[in-house]
Amino acid sequence: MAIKNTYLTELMETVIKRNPGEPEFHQAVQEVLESLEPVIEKHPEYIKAGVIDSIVEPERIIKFRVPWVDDNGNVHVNRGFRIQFNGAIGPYKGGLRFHPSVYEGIIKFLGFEQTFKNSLTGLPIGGAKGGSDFDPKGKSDMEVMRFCQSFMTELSKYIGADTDVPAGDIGVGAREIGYLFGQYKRLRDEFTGVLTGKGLTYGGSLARKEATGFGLCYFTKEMLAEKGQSFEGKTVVVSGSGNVAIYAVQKATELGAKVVAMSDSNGYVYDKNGIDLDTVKEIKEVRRGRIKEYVDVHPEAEYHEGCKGIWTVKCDIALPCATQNEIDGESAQALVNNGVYAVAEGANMPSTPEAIHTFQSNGVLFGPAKAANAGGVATSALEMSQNSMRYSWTFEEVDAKLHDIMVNIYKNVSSAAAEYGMADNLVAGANIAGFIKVAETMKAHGVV
Ligand code: NDP
Ligand code: 2IT
Repeated sequence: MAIKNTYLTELMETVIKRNPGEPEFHQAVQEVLESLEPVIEKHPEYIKAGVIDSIVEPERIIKFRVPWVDDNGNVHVNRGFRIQFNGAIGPYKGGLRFHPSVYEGIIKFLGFEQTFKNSLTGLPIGGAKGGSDFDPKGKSDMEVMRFCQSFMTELSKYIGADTDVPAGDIGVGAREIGYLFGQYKRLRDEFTGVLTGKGLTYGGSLARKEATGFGLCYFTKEMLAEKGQSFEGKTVVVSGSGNVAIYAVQKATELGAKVVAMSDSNGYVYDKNGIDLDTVKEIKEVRRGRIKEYVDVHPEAEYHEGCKGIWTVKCDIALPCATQNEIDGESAQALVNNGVYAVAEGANMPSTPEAIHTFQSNGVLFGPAKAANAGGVATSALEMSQNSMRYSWTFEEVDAKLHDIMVNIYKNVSSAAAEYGMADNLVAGANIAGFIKVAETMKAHGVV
């Protein structure tokens, strides 16, 4: 879909010119600007107030050197980033990604998306993202610790419980958050909720680990219910086998579905009897192993090299939970040919524009990342609330709040789509609903 409005077309050209060589960022902005066409026709005051010009420009980009020493005494130098994208509605909030593919454009697209996602949660959090091109794979715990300490030594200058609160993302889980928190506390001599996804013994929230995957299923459940459908008896494919994927599989299974495939960056497993999640947890959470080891425990399952093949597995519901652009037009067509009914995104921007078009033009229910995976950051905001109160809620209390938040997100996204004449287009609904709260706030704050 092309942008027709002249102002938006020119803005898109400016974004491409100002951010050369960052296709993921261009892709994320293009999608949002397309969705905003009917909004600015109704609200030209947003253009006048400079809101749309500002919303595509990060407030601050922090880029730094991260030197560290490996177990053999060799010095390595990585790059660290924190992009504080938009702080209109609350302290900057968003994860840290450690993956060799990280560069400024990846962090920028993620920070941009986070701004809208965080707005959709209904909680007071601005948008940010950070990370490094460091690859935790194959590193010892001590190497990861030294890297995290070096990373935090620089990052600590820019974050704080009321300023910017990072969390996990790809390659950053409980272990990394622990090392990062320990170094922050040591440098600043303060015990505050400066990070979320913390361990339960030092201020973490119950249900944060499960939140993104559970929230994805709560959102999908709502999207299905609108059409009189449910997870009950459905065949589901979940890509990835990290934090989001594991808890999406757990909740989809609890809701009556059979998950038959999971993957990692090397390949995917297909288990016609339904994935045994205890085995996956043991491989991934305990041993940090590879998904192919699943067939050592379950020889009746199949392992296939290459991660794209997972989209050729026949399913009713697909939940991409690995990484950006993992479903291209061809994979989307394969899913459609196999009769997929619903797709909801656990990862950030896992579907290319061609894939989204293929789903929507074939009547597949499509839940976009900003809305569908917002449960993780929403629960991070609940962790911040608990830290501020120096109190903690039970698992059931947090899970119930998460459930309500996901139901509300679905309702708000769906009604925004309908209000702007695009009923059932949840991509447009999410972009519009996420935008309006931030835009109204930016207008209220003046030119700042
Ligand atoms: P993890 O690091 O726990 O797991 C990532 C999973 O995705 C692994 O199975 C990994 O395989 C696979 N993967 C990563 N990169 C690639 C790649 N380039 N190609 C194929 N597979 C890949 O991360 P999370 O589960 O936390 O994150 C998954 C997605 O969900 C990301 O898009 C993230 O931004 C998004 N997300 C995460 C949230 C959270 O709270 N953690 C919240 C909202 C969204 P391998 O082990 O082989 O690398
Ligand atoms: O993409 C995301 O929303 C996350 N990685 C979670 C961010 C957070 O602050 O919990």
